[in-house]
Amino acid sequence: MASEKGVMLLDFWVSPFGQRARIALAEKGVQYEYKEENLTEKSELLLKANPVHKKIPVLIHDGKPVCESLIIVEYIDEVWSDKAPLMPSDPYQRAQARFWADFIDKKVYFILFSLHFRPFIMYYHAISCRGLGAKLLHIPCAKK
Ligand SMILES: N[C@@H](CCC(=O)N[C@@H](CS)C(=O)NCC(=O)O)C(=O)O
Repeated sequence: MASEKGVMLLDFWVSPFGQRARIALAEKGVQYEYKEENLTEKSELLLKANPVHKKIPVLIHDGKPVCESLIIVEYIDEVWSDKAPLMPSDPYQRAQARFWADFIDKKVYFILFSLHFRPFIMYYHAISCRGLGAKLLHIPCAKK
């Protein structure tokens, strides 16, 4: 059994990327400390743990940060490999799983953001002109 010592997740409750990490940890039954981030005022810990993208989720395991939700899910699967495998054992099926995860990242999430989360994004824009909302407002809205 892999060590669960010092497992922390930097996250934001509504994030679909954070949900990936939370689901993987739940499937494996890993106990962890959840730390909610304020994305308009990111913590020093987040900026230090993910200096390249400065985004959640970040899994910190024994002091070592792992960034990017799909990489986090694969890391969790490899470290806690003794139960609930998250990926198929067949290499071709693993390639298919990675293809669809990548498709969801590139095609699905941002369409959902633009269609359904626009009021939420505008709220963010209202409270932080240089933060998440400002960036996401550039995503074009579907014409009705
Ligand atoms: N590709 C990243 C995307 C993560 C992401 O976009 N996180 C958003 C919240 S849902 C974030 O931290 N945004 C803060 C920012 O853009 O400043 C992943 O899969 O982890």
